[in-house]
Amino acid sequence: MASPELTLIVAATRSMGIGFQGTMPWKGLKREMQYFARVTTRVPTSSSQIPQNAVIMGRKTWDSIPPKFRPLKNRLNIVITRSAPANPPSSSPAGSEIRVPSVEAALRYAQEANSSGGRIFVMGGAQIYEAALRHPAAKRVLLTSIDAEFECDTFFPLNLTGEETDGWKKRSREELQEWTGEEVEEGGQEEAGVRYEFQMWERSE
Ligand code: FOL
Repeated sequence: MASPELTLIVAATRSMGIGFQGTMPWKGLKREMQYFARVTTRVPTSSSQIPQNAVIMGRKTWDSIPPKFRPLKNRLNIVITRSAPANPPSSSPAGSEIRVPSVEAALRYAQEANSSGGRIFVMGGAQIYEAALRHPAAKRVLLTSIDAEFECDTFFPLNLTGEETDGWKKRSREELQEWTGEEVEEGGQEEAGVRYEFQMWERSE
């Protein structure tokens, strides 16, 4: 089977802060959250026979999602937890998440479930982003760069600033629009008094 491509999706402050005390450091970025929901749900047209994309997350991130929104609808939810069985069921019960013990197992599961091309997203938190970034399949980061500081105790493990850093390159707004199917404003947008910009970064090696 061809190696699947992994896309990390994250919203982070200027200092790459992503969390505080088990929740997000900011409040009220509703349109940002809707962008997350649309982008992770939208299936590329060339593979519209694929029922859905997969979202991979750590157990703490799962716990941080309001119960009424979980599992995230119209997406295959894969939760990484050390307490998962070594041999996960070969299909998830309808309307529930699947639990696996590692990023490697999550990838294998997503790949089998989405064998004809559904997208695979990694949605955190820090420990899971870190493991995913060590994986060669991690090709892309969809970063929402929040132009503000909030108190954070959890950080994205890669500093994406400027145009190019650490083997990663920021793609153009047009390339982001093409890949996500979203139309995004040039120069970013503002919500609840906070400015942020949707960005796409890709490995440059
Ligand atoms: N990436 C980005 N860009 N923004 C985020 O807020 C974000 N959050 C996480 C991971 N990557 C992100 C992890 N945290 C929900 C809640 C928390 C969460 C991720 C998702 C959630 O409830 N999502 C619903 C939408 C709910 C709504 O419309 O308010 C979903 O269907 O995706």
